Amino acid sequence: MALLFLSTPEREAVWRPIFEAAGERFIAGEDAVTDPDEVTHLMCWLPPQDLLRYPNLKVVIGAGAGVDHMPRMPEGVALVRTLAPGIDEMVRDWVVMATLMLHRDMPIYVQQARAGQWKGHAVPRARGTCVGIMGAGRIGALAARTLSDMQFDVVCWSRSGRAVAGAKVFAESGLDDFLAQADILVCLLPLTDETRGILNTALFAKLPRGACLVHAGRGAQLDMDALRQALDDGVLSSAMLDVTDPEPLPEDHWTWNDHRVFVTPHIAANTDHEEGARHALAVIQASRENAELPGKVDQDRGY
Ligand code: NDP
Ligand code: OXD
Repeated sequence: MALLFLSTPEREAVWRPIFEAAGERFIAGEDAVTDPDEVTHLMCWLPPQDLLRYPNLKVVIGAGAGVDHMPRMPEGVALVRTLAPGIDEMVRDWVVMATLMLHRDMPIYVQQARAGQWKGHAVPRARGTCVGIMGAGRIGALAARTLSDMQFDVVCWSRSGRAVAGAKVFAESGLDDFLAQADILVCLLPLTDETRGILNTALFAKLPRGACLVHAGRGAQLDMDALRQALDDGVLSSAMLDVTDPEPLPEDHWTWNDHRVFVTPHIAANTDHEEGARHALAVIQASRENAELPGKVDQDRGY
């Protein structure tokens, strides 16, 4: 068994010693492959075109938590996404920051500060404000717990409606009831055929008037024109986006100069290299034991 590693030298500097200490074969770069037959695992952001070059390839490990950019794998090759507590915690932190910034009227205070204006407004409380989280998986459930501990009312929406500590959960068919409660809507959905473009005019219209949007899923889930219209119409009051379509946003994009919108450049999380390496080792170990692969993606479902 060998892992073919296709990533940066910085990541390699962390992964290689961990693999060597674990006694696992580690090959960095396709040029270093002398025997394609020994490659059983591949770690990459995007795989090379010709995966059939590796006849014994069993698993492709995607470098991120999301795998929406990945092609469908050849028959017999599993796709795994990286599971790392650091990713979940960092995105949770970003979501909490964004939620608080919008809840505590930072778009107004930043604008006032630029104008040298000292002016207070009513202070809203977390208690009685409902945060609605779309996507209640690893990250959504973690964010729900933290926001609930901060006394926000938390509701979650997911396909299965699986229970989430600290939150009331709505399954797929409960979307409208979920939206009707969400003063602050947080999107943490994976990008799939079903979720592409889901943040649109029709959806915004089902939120309480003047709701806020926090988006850290994937850019293609949000219709930017619909966002602008919803802000102009007062349907939404503000938004904070970590993901956009395209990325990077062009320099002249309207969001850069709109005080109602904060954009960060897809920095909610990055993968801690050591955690990524430990996850890859766990995947290799699970393959060896024919056990369930941690982070295995259902390629029909798309996440
Ligand atoms: P998980 O797979 O753990 O959770 C996904 C959640 O979305 C589940 O609750 C799932 O429901 C729900 N879901 C998926 N499709 C639908 C649908 N069509 N309708 C309703 N619910 C749906 O993923 P993570 O929490 O680990 O990550 C979520 C996403 O966050 C990633 O895919 C990525 O796009 C994004 N991300 C962004 C980062 C950033 O830096 N901005 C960093 C890391 C991730 P169920 O379980 O019931 O099927
Ligand atoms: C990821 C991301 O998917 O950074 O890991 O968005």
